[in-house]
Amino acid sequence: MQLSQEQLNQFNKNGFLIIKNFADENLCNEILQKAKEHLVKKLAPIESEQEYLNIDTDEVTVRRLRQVFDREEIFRDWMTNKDIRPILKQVLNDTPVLTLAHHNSIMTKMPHESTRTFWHQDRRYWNFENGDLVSVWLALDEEYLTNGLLEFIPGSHNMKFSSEQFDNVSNFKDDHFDNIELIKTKVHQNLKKGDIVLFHCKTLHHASKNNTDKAKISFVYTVRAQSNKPLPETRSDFKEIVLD
Ligand SMILES: O=C(O)CCC(=O)C(=O)O
Repeated sequence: MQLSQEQLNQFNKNGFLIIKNFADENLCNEILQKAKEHLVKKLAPIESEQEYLNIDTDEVTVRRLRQVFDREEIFRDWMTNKDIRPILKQVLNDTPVLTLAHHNSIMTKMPHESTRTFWHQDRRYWNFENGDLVSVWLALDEEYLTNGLLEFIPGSHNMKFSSEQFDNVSNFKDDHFDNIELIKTKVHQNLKKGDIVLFHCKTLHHASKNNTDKAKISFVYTVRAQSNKPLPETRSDFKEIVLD
């Protein structure tokens, strides 16, 4: 499958693109089933809400299953699936390389216990030569504002910001004078099982907590342009797979 010129223009202009009904329903159900098995057992490596909030407690609410590539064949198959490669090649204008250092995850929003994810650009903790990185988000079930749907600021991947617009953990401040107007331009579109979202590593996005009674579980991985190398001896300099 290839993107139309209009879809490619949309991605380049907005910094994200939703492709409806990309993944087969059965595949999503199988991934979801496996993800739930790992979530119930809280199998490491994980990121927890408590760790994210810096709370010292024995309680663990899983926020992210990390390093999912090594966990299950079905996860690997999704991350290396051949149908998406021509699309990734188009948006990166280069051969995609799967980077397993970041966003190699099943992302969850647990009912009521999950927290808001503040506005941010994903590249904040990543170390590459430039910003040619795109993430692939797969909705494994319905996603909407009340259960923590992602919202984006169109065009933010091409904007220049000052360091004052970010806090000390690189969240884009909600209350900075210049940010307030920009945040008003945020957009969202509800997702259904099998929809994917491609988003640039500099596109500002956030997500609210899950106020429903059902967990929201999604899959996210990242690819870089082959020409955009990880900086040596940083955490981005990790196992990779060329998707040619
Ligand atoms: O679902 C969320 O809370 C945010 C996820 C996110 O921002 C990301 O994976 O980059």
